[in-house]
Amino acid sequence: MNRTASETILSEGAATCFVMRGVFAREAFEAWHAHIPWQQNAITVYGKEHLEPRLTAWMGSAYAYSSIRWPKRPITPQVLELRDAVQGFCDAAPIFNSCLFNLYRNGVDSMGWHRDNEPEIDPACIASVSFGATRDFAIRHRQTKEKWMVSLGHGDLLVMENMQRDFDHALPKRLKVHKPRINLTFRALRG
Ligand SMILES: O=C(O)CCC(=O)C(=O)O
Repeated sequence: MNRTASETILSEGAATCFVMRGVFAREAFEAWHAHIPWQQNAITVYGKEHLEPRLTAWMGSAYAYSSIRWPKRPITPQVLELRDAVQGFCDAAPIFNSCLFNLYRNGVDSMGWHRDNEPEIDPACIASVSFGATRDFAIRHRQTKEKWMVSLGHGDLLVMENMQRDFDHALPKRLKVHKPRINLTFRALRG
């Protein structure tokens, strides 16, 4: 793969994170917004139920994280087409057979620190595409607490390789952002 146009965010041992700017900028935010069957899930934290501060959807194998259980759902041809293009930028990656969709309605919506380290996820590579408003994406080393911040704009591709053991990531609130953002996170689920 030609990474000349990629921006390395971090590279520590086998863990690498890079961004390719605007590679999917021709895609229309509105078309993706309309295509995805959004829902707002409730999650249980310390025994108390909260609505997630974003909308989500899922396509692919059955998947569970926190208190959320996604049943197996077919991947639409539109998502498969985007997946194939993403796969072309991730040469060593396993085949992405699943996609988690996140819709941040404005800068109040967010995602807290977490890892995508469920046993069924292949940690070698997770790749995500962003559409709509620009938002900061934060990465933090779990031991040293060193932090990286990268701004993700419309059409940007973010690739995380071997990051899920030692690094957490998050999408912090940004109260000055009033427009929505969609993120499609492609994953390879085993089994
Ligand atoms: O919206 C983003 O860029 C972050 C998404 C994310 O962290 C996830 O789906 O696990």
